[in-house]
Amino acid sequence: RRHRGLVVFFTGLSGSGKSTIARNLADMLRETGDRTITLLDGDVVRRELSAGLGFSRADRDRNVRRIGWVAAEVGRHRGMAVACPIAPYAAARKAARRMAATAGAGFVLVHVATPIEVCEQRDRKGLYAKARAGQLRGMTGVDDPYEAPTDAELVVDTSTMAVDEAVDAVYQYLIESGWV
Ligand code: GGZ
Repeated sequence: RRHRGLVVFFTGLSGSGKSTIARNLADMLRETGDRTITLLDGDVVRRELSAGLGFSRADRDRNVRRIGWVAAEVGRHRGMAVACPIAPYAAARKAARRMAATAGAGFVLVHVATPIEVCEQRDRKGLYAKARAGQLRGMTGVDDPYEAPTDAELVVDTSTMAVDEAVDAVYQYLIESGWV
């Protein structure tokens, strides 16, 4: 039978672990399934699809809508898209959900709800330190908003679970809800 397309959309703070989870989930889906997986990785998207955009609300909304649109197109053609922007604004996330629905694809929102303290402790790129020092303006969670979703299908947290457990939780959800 022909499957419906699916968009798995991760949202969470910088350093929450969403890219790692998304990448590992995409690998797992490729290994276990027979469907094509399109990973819309944050870094690649910002370099290619959203080159030139910054981090104002307008630019973040544009970025997230573009990701949502591409993901929905993948879903329209019955593929699976995995995306992992911060996506701090509820309205833009809802737009992504709506575009998937219009394309006839499923949409699973996964909130990677790792607390800011933990993200900040990791600070892989030193962005939080810069933001605290006043050298970077508009850092999500520091002096820029993150609207925590109230409509997530699933919540994971890499401060209380290992990355592999988080990946398994998402994969398990996809099995239970009949997507894989
Ligand atoms: C948040 C920022 C910022 C500001 C640069 N706020 O941890 P990273 O480095 O690799 O991931 C973050 C990435 C966020 O890009 P997104 O496209 O996911 O954001 S959005 O959905 O809001 O469009 C971070 C880096 O870019 N970064 N400046 N001010 N993150």
